[in-house]
Amino acid sequence: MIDTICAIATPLGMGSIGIVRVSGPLAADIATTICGCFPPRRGVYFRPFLSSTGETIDQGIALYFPKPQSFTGEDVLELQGHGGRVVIDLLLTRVLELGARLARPGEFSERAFINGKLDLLQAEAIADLISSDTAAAARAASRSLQGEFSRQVNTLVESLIDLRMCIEAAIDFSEENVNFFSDTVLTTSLTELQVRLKSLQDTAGKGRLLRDGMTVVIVGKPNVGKSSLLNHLARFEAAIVTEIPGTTRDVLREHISIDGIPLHLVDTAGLHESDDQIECEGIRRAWLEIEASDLILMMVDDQLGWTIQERGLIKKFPVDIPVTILCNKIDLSGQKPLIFDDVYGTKILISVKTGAGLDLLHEHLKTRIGYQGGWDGEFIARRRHLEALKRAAEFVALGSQQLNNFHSVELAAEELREAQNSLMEITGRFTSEELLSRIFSTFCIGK
Ligand SMILES: Nc1nc2c(ncn2[C@@H]2O[C@H](COP(=O)(O)OP(=O)(O)OP(=O)(O)O)[C@@H](O)[C@H]2O)c(=O)[nH]1
Ligand SMILES: [Mg+2]
Repeated sequence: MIDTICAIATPLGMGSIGIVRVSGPLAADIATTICGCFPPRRGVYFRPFLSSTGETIDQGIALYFPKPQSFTGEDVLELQGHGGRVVIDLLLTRVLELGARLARPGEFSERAFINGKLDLLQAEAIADLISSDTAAAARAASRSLQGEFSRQVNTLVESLIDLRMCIEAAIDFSEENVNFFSDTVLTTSLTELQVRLKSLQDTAGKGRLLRDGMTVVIVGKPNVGKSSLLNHLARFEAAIVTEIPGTTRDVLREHISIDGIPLHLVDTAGLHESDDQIECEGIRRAWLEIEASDLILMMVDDQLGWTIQERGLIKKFPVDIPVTILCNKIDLSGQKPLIFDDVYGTKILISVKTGAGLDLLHEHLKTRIGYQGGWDGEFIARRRHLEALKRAAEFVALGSQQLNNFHSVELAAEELREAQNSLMEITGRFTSEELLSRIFSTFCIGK
């Protein structure tokens, strides 16, 4: 039996309006008791809200939405009274007395999801819209809420289903020597699917940056100017800078924003061989930061050039994280500011001390974030979505290999089934209970 949940849906504190939200089978009875008579369906009803002794707790508007045309898909009641801490609490207590229980965080959205009112992407978009820090993130969350991201995921799922049907028909009729679909047709369709999946991964990647920002780690040998760069970007003396190598031993973090995109800067201890216990720990932590970053700024001293040690370091970086090489101290090496691509990544010649080339770095960071004339057309995304898209892409690639290299239609079909499940995890069409409760528990109460 489904129970009835309730919560204060407005922020706690003083405000002109405070809302108690109720969802479940008791909503109509609660409305009738508190308002003194049955409220009109989907209508606005101005009434006194009554206590158990018939006293008026407050007066306000009751809105009653019978199922299934409500946010949660259940009977929903909203009592809109005044937004004082005590008065709204009295109203909530009255609703609890009448048999409802307090909702867990995100439980209204969870019920909306279970009753098919929203998919998981849209439910997450509500939480993201509420917590958006920038106008760009709010716009993107709103587009996700309207179903833009879900539509694109669902279109890919449909294509995968079509492909699987073709492949499974080929398996069923293989003994009768009926060749319905040539390998070439299947391969072409798979390639086309991979291109679309990649494009969705790119867009979702940008959406994730809008939500979470980009983590940029500054690394390099001691004394090359890493902390000086952090201070310059953060616009204050966040880190200690000295001419002594090994000044920074801890991980330092500063949060800035570039054109509305949050950037999480991380300054680290200089990477080199050391016997100092504290420095070794700093270096170990620096490597953890490297692995968790979205972009590595590898700084070198331009007077010393690009040495064997640095070439060794860069080889140890995770292959899928982009690296930008900053050749610093050009005021001493006599070089001019410059940006160019070389085999190791983009190189930028700068001087943190004089400011030369820092405009190039700024523009480069914007490009790396994916900022090209604004963010319109994007939707918000989470790491969870990116991981699922990546898994789907890997399964499609495996399926394609099975087909092309081993002509194994059965195994290709199996990989595509896994790819489809990964995609359906994003919208919640294929999701475990445990994942659902993990997602909804991060929402706030009343949502
Ligand atoms: N001439 C010149 N000196 C610089 C420049 N950038 C930094 N320095 C100096 O280089 C020295 C080291 O700078 P830091 O920012 O502490 O270097 P770091 O890479 O953080 O060093 P560790 O924390 O020891 O790894 C300081 O004396 C800075 O003033 C630059 O562009 N030109
Ligand atoms: Mg430092």
